[in-house]
Amino acid sequence: MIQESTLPGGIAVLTLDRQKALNALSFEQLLNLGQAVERVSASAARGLVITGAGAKAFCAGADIPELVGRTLRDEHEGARLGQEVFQRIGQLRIPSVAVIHGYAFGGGLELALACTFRVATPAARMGLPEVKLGLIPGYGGTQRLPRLVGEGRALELILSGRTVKADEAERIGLVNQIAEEGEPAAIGAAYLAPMLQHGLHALDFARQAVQRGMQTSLELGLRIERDLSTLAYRSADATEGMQAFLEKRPPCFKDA
Ligand code: CO8
Repeated sequence: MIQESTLPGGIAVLTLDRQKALNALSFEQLLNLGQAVERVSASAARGLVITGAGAKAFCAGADIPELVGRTLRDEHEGARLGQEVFQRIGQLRIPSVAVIHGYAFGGGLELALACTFRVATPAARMGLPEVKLGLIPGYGGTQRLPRLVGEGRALELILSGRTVKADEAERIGLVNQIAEEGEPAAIGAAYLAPMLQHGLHALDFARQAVQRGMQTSLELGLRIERDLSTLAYRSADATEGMQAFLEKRPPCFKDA
């Protein structure tokens, strides 16, 4: 199941809760996650924290027993389901953060890669060990990891399948920050809080400009930036932000 809650400030929290399998993503759990993400998308939430229940794992990846004995067609559909749910998370207009405590392997790390940000606790261990099972990542890992840490590092991690500790993950840019051990939802909320002081339009346009630009040429990326910065300039929040600066007072953004 997926636990759903909301923290003060409109921060939605989705907690993978299948502790007997270290929160592994069965197909049912992927469907549940997809539905929970849609509810967050339709809500007034201003940020999203994704984490795992229990002290041991964020998520140990796809449910391995469930993969055994499936046909190629089943697995193709399985990969598509995981990719679609994670893509939906990546395209949310609100910022999202995965709080990785304990293990994040395979599909679990791919889920974290789909979030806007990743925060790890010192004990976190992560990796894409699919090659050890004769598989390769199928929920976006081969595409998102190189965009985050570069092709050379991504290939080394994917082809070795080795486990990365929190400090290395931070050093190579796989996680944004290492937080003190604590309650995962609170860690995520604290990470997002400074960003959520700003208007959602500016946050969304800036994220889109960076992420869409990363997928294209510099020339097209600059075009995307021009379009999105013009949209931001025309927003009510931009009028308020610039006026507040002139009046030497804090802005009062309304996500408009
Ligand atoms: N799926 C299902 N159950 C799992 C999984 C998993 N991925 N990982 C752990 N479990 C279960 C164990 O079977 C065990 O259950 P039980 O107590 O009933 O035997 C329980 O969780 C606890 O696990 P361990 O006893 O192994 O705990 P340890 O602390 O000794 O080890 C590890 C923890 C290191 C996380 C270890 O469990 C492990 O290596 N797990 C597998 C990690 C892995 O390989 N993940 C990648 C899976 S493949 C994947 O994600 C591909 C995605 C794309 C698929 C596309 C095709 C559709």
